[in-house]
Order: sequence, then structure tokens, then C-alpha cells
Amino acid sequence: MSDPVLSSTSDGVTTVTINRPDALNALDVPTKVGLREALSRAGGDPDCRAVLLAGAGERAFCVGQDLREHVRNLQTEAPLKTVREHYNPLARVLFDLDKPVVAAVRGVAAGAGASLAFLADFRVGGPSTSFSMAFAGIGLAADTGASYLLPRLVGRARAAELLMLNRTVRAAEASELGLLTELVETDEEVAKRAAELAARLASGPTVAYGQIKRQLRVGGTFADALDCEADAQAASGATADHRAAVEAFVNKQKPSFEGR
Ligand code: T3D
Repeated sequence: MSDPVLSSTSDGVTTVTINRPDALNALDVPTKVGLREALSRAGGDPDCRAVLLAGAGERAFCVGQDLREHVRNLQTEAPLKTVREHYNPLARVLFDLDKPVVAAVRGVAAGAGASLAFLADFRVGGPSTSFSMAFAGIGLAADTGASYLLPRLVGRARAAELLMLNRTVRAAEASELGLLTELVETDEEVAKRAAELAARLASGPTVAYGQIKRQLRVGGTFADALDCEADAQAASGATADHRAAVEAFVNKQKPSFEGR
């Protein structure tokens, strides 16, 4: 049996691929565990400066919970504990990752698969890309961070519509709504463009990116944001990247970032 999650790092980019193309990259336990472990490793790996998250094959990024596995759980488990055991820890790892994450969303992203895409900082899609919140379609509420992320991406009213009516959002609308950061012309270009973006981020100011992600995670008051900005700027301002980039600017040169 092949590994349900593939992970490799090259030139600063860790590519994590959900590798169950025959099951439309549905999430069973080994896949959920493999994903969480691969993303945790990427978070702690100094050679990783950006993460590229993808689904294997051409049909799906990820269709969420493997419903064949779920049917078996329903026969044995009451109440369901998958969210606490698997989806929450997985969402937490992605949400807290201080490195930029690019999702290559080729084909359908449904349920927790859509949530995983929303947890990325950038989503690149093509003509076959679609998002289906799916949860209510099988009588469930949202999970894997979707109740938090979707209203922030599209507004509360649209989030309510997509979650409750489970309407499929196709590529052009996903781009208009901001569910896709970038829509490319052909499906073949999705992986290439997402890899280019991840490579660009991997050669950027890694510490500053981490601080920007922390800033964007901060909830609370204006004062909380200002406080966070002061800490973030102290940390970014102390980096060799910052010093070198400012020097490069005044010398009319292009900056090059080492990630420290
Ligand atoms: O406690 C807990 O575990 C709760 C956790 C919940 C997390 C979640 O993610 S809940 C949401 C789970 N996902 C879904 O409900 C999605 C169900 N699938 C669909 O709605 C549709 O299949 C799609 C919109 C994703 C794609 O539609 P379409 O028309 O392109 O394809 P299809 O014909 O419906 O599906 C193709 C095959 O994939 C089909 O199998 P077959 O007939 O070719 O053997 C279908 O059964 C299978 N498939 C699709 N989604 C799943 C799946 N198999 C297992 N799990 C799936 N999620």
C-alpha cells in the first residue's frame, strides 16, 4: 500500500501531498495522522521556509472525511470523537504554522478538505477547482476551522449560505469571492504556479513572514494588535534579512533573503 501522505523538502519548499487519488484524497485515520505529522515536521524543520499542500491526481484536492471509514465509526462510536482526536489538532498545526502555506487546489475541495485549503495562506486553482462545504449535506456542522475561516474569507452571510445550502462554488466564483487567491487558465498550470509561488515565498524574509502570520492570527482589540505589531517588528527588525534588505534598498540593489 502506498503512503497516504508524501512529504519532501527541496530548495526551502516542503511539499506535502495527500496521496489517495483513487479515494479523491479522502481523509481516513492514517491520512489525518500522516498529514499532521508531516506539517508538524515542516514547522520544526529549519530547511523548510514554505509549504506547498496538494492532493494527488487530477480530480480532487481533498473530499474531506472518508465517509466509508465514517460509516464504520458510526457503527461503533458514540459520540463521534474524530474532531477532537484528529481534525482539531490538524487544523491547529496548519493555523499555527509560522511558514507560508500555498495550497494547489486542483479539482474538488469538500468538507474538511475545503477547510484545509482555507487554512493555507494562498490558494491557487484552475478550471476544475470547486469548493463544496459538504458538511450539512450529510447532516453535520462545520469543522477543521471552517466556521472561523469561511466567514472571514467571504463574510458571514455568504458563509451561512455555503455552509447551510451546501452549494458548490466553481472556480470563477471562488476567485471572485476570494476563496482562490489566484485562478490559472488550465488545470495543468495549477501545480506549476503553486510551486512558483511557494518557491518565491521560500526565498523571502522567513522571520517576517512568521511574524505577519502571527499578526493575522491575533484577535482582540486594536490595542492587542498594536502590542503584537510592536513585538513582531522587534523580532523582524532584529534579523540579518532586515538589515541586508535595507542596505540593499539604499544601495539600489535587489535584496536577497537568507531566512534569518
Ligand atoms: O466525526 C467526524 O468524522 C466528522 C468529520 C467530518 C469532516 C468532513 O469532512 S465531513 C464532509 C465529508 N465529505 C463529504 O461529505 C463529501 C461527499 N462527496 C461529495 O459531496 C461529492 O462526491 C463531491 C462533491 C466531493 C464530488 O462530486 P462528484 O460528482 O464529482 O463525484 P462523485 O461521483 O460524487 O464521487 C466520486 C467518487 O468518490 C464516488 O465513489 P465511486 O462511486 O466512484 O466508487 C464517491 O462515493 C467517492 N467519494 C466522494 N467523496 C467521498 C467519497 N468517498 C469517501 N469519502 C468521501 N468524502
